[in-house]
Amino acid sequence: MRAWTSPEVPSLPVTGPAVRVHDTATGALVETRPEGPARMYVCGITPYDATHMGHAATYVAFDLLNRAWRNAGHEVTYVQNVTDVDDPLLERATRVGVDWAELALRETQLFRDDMEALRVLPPAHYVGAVESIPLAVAVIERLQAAGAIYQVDTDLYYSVTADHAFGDVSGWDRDRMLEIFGERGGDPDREGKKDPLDCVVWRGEREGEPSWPSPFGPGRPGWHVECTAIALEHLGAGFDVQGGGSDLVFPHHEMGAGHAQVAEPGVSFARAYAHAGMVAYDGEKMSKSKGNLVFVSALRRSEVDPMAIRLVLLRHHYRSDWEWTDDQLWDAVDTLATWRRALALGAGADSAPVVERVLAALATDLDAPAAVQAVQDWVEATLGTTGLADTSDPDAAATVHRLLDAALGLSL
Ligand code: 5CA
Ligand code: ZN
Repeated sequence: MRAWTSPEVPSLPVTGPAVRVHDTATGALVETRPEGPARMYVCGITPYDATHMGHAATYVAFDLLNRAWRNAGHEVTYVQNVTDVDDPLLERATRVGVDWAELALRETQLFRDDMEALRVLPPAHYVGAVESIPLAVAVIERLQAAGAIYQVDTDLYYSVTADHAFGDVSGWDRDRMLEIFGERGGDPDREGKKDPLDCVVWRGEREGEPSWPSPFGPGRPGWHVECTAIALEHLGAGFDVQGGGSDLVFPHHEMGAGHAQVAEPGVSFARAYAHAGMVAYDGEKMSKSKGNLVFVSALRRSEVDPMAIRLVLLRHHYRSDWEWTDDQLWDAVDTLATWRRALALGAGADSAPVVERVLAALATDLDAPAAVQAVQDWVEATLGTTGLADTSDPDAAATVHRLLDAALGLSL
């Protein structure tokens, strides 16, 4: 499907350092070493409700990675999916009495508009689950050929034991896996399964649900295999970073990696697995199922500057869990007003150090709070509020303007 319109990204006077990110699988910071274009897959939305701040935080986090790579001189091939058929979408459509496909189209369009407003760079391939069903079928056939598939009624299951590296993405023990699996779409208690952790790869047709023909009978693909199939098709195995929120570590990214590693033995699915923290609101993880949501589109409708929303997100390290409060938004509005005052001066404090600090911070596990602090220091020096006023750089504002845009996605 169509992605969204890309903002212009200015070029910078210097090249940024090599980019390191935290890898969930090893628990360490790893240096990314793209061969050819950097390849990134980020799990996209299930489009049954509008983009909330948790989604926005996750996509802005990986946008920083995209930008850090570009600023380090790499091209980037970015792929994102849309889970445009899945249980929660079908349930919501039934509940509100709209056609599931129309609901998905509408919410996906709203997401595109939100991403454009937040200046998130679009993926090169924005791919729907429905349009990828043939890809998922092909992966399931490869899993079958590898002996990793068995049938329960009209459903096909994947044996987690088929991948000797099962558990390596999350690093979780079995008890924890069992506890969380059921909460996140799994069915540990289903009779006929060989292992409670085995996951569905093909869900046979159910009455009242959409289905598609396949060699396994009519039905639809499971959630995990959808992302595996799209990533293998558009990036190939061994791509640089698999991304998403930390709620996807297990089972989604664990299963997705397993499917790929059984379908294509000998290659790790991704070289690193990066996860954004969870954004909470009213004391709980912001989620469509709980309904404790702050929508990007609702704020946009009330004339809030999308750059202020983006600044709130940048002020939290992407890996931390944090809670959205309206105070932070108004604080960001005030901060941007101050930054704009400094930028309006034209000349300002020397821009070379702020360029270096911002690029270094972002290349070190996307440390946006440190980058924001570096900008704040330049603004204060330029406005003279720290007493260190140094207006030695006649083009400082133009440089910082470009830096904010290229590295942080803030167009002021
Ligand atoms: N369609 C699947 C991924 S294939 C899905 O998880 N969709 S979603 O709409 O539920 O979430 C979209 C993205 O936002 C995922 O990467 C998810 O990890 C992330 N996300 C969801 N809720 C939050 C939250 N409260 N805070 C941060 N990120 C979140
Ligand atoms: Zn996914």
